[in-house]
Amino acid sequence: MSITLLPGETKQLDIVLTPLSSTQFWDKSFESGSLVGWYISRGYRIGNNAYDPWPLCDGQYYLVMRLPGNVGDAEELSQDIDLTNVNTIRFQLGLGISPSTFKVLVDDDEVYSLTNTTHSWVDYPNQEVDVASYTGVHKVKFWYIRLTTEGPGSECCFDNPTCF
Ligand SMILES: [Ca+2]
Repeated sequence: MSITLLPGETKQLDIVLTPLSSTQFWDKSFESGSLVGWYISRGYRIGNNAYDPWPLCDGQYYLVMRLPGNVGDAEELSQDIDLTNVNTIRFQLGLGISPSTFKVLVDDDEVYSLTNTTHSWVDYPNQEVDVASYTGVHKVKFWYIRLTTEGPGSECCFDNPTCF
């Protein structure tokens, strides 16, 4: 927009700033190292593939969520996404080393759930969630839930949620 003022003339502008409605997750590969654009409910760390290699890492960094405590402890990672014309959300996931569940919700609808019942680390490449029935902006939530008090804390590695 361009406005030309004559000498001595003034104009008042009202500017409305509207957040971009994204059809992709902001900082989806966590390469900023700071969770720009994300909401997260608990502590986290950014894994560095150079020092703490994770085979499913996209780029150099990935998100690590850790739950040290009680059964049912949960962490939420979320972002508002315009799901119009999005059919699938694909992401990289690793779960361990105590039993835990990873869920994806669109608003309050559970659209994906995966549980590692073992006390071993398991990688789950290219996980896909069908979101074709949604249009408009929705809160997409990634939930990580601890299922035991046994053993060390439950930990989850997550990277590159991408809309197709
Ligand atoms: Ca990454």
